[in-house]
Amino acid sequence: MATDGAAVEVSGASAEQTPHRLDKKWTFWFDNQSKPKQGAAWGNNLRDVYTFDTVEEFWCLYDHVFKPSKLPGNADFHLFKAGVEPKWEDPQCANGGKWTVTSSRKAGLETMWLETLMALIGEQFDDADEICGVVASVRQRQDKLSLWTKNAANEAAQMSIGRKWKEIIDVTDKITYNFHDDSKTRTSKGRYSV
Ligand code: MGP
Repeated sequence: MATDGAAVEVSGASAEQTPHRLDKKWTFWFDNQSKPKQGAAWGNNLRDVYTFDTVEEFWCLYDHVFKPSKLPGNADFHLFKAGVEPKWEDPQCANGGKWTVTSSRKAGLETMWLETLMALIGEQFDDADEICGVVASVRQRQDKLSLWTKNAANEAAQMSIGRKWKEIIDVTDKITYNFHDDSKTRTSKGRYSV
């Protein structure tokens, strides 16, 4: 009996200490564009901050750092798959685009950001392979979240991701998908909407 009890205690303790591994590694990034240096190229202040692959690390990072309410104006947080840089120039992003949702309330951005982070690390998207990551941008005009995907031309995949994302963040208003190639030429036309 005593031996059984001890065994239960030991296995209970080890379960508590074993980190909960995620399906893949993710990296949090930070970009502060609030004090741009004259003539500095875009991305000059973009930094990869931490790569993690456990639930415990995620919550620690989220709780202590990666809340949009902690961002100054004109700054961004990113969560991207490890190895993918949040830039149009990254080979995984080069042919991609992004779904964007705007928020006029700080609390709205915070909730949608957390719901999106949990959906990404929890692999809730059917087309998870198509996703590069998500960006939270705090701007004077309007805050926004952008979900970056790989193959902009694959309309079916983008529509499926867009629909699922709206469900996850509980948005009913129309959202729009832009190709990075259009953003480069500052053509703001959305190619898809859902
Ligand atoms: P943006 O992503 O269109 O919107 O970038 P943002 O950052 O919210 O801008 P704002 O005007 O709403 O504040 C705006 C500009 O940043 C682009 O026109 C580019 O000049 C530059 N830029 C943004 N991104 C994501 C990239 C990138 O990945 N690579 C390069 N080279 N420039 C970028």
